Amino acid sequence: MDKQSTTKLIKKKAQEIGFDLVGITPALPHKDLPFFDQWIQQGRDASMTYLQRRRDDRADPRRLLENAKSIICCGMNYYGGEPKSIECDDPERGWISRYAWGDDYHDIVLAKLKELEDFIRQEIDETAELKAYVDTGPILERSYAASAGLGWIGKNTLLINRQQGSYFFIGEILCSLDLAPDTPETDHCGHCQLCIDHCPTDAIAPYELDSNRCIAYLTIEHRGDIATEFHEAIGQHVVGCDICQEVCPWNKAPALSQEPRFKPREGLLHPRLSELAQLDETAFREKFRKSPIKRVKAAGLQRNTAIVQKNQQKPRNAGES
Ligand code: B12
Repeated sequence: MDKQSTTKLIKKKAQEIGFDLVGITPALPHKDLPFFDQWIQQGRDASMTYLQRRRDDRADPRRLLENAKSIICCGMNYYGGEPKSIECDDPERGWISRYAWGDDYHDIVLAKLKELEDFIRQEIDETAELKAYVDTGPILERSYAASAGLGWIGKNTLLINRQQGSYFFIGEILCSLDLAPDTPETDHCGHCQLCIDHCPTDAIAPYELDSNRCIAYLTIEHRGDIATEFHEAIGQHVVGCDICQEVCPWNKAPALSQEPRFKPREGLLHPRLSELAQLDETAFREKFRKSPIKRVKAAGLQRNTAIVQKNQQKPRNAGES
C-alpha cells in the first residue's frame, strides 16, 4: 500500500474509533522548542518542575521512539453543550472546569489510541513501532498537533479548531511508518483579545500563559496556600478555570462531544460548596476515583472550596458578572 492510502486508512479508523480530529506531522524537532525553553527560563512553569526535567526528550520525539518517522495527532472533543461558568450565579455553588466533569480523559483517550495502534499492527504493518501519549509525556503536544493541522494555537494558548472550538483533548502516537503529513492551519484569532481581557488574574499575554497567575494552575497544580492576592479573582472556581475558553468566539457553538463518559458526573456541574467542604480524604478518594479531579487532592479541594465560600459570601457589585 502506498503512503497516501496507508495514511487515509489510519485517519478513517481514528474517526471510527471516536476521534473528532486527526492529522499527521513528521517526528522531527519542533520549531516551537525555543518558546518552551524561554517560558521555562522566565519561570512561567511555577512549581511544575516536571516540565523541565525531561526537556531534552521534548526536543526530539526520536528520543522517545528511536525509529519514529511520523506523529499521528488526535483530538477528542469534550464539550457537551452545558452552560458556562459565567452563567452561574448561585452563591451556594461553585464551578468545576468542564474538562474535569466526567471520567478521566487520560484513560479514555489512551484506550482509543491503543485501539488505533492495534489496528495499525493488525491491518497495516505488524512490525510498526508505536508509542502513545496523552498529556503526561514529554511532548510539545499543542505544537505538533498544530503542525498536523488540528487547529491553531490561540492567544489563550489553547489549540483551537474552527468546527470543534478548543474544548478537546490531544493525544498522539509516535509511529515508525512514514505517513503523509498535513498542512498546518492558519491563525484565526485576528484582533480579538477577549481571553486576555477577561482573565481575572491577568495570566495571559498573547500566546503566552503565566502559570503563576493562572486559576487552573493555582487550583489544580499548586500545593500549599494560595497567595491572598488571588483569592478574590478565583471567584467561584473550585477546580480549574474555563474563562479564557468560554469567552472565545470559536467556542460559541462548537461541535458536541460523541463521548458519554465526558458528561458531568452527578453533582459536578455547579457543585454545592457545602457538599465539597464535607469531603474528607476517604470520601474524596471514593467520589473522584477515575476522575481527573483526584489530581487536586482532598487538601487542595478543601483549600479551594474555603476560598470560594468566602468569595460567595461577599455581596456582589452591580454589573459584575
Ligand atoms: C503544563 C500544562 C498546563 C499548565 C500550563 C498551561 C500552559 N498554557 O502552558 C496549566 C496547569 C496552567 C494548564 C492549564 C490548562 N490545561 Co494544560 N497542559 C499542560 C501540559 C502538560 C504542558 C503544556 C506546556 O508544555 N506548556 C509550556 C508552554 C510553553 O507550551 P504551550 O502553552 O503548549 O505552548 C506551545 C505553543 O503555543 C508554542 N508557543 C508558545 N509561545 C508561543 C508564542 C508564539 C508567538 C508562537 C507562534 C508559538 C508559541 O510553543 C509552545 C511549546 O510547544 C499540556 C500537555 C503537553 N504535554 O503539552 C496540557 C494541555 C496543554 N492542557 C490542556 C488543558 C485542557 C488545560 C485546561 C483547559 C484545563 C482547565 N480547564 O483547567 C487549562 C487551560 C489553560 C490555558 N490557557 O492553557 C490540553 C489543551 C488542549 C487544547 N485544545 O489546547 C493539553 C494539551 C493536555 C491534553 N493532552 O489535552 N495546563
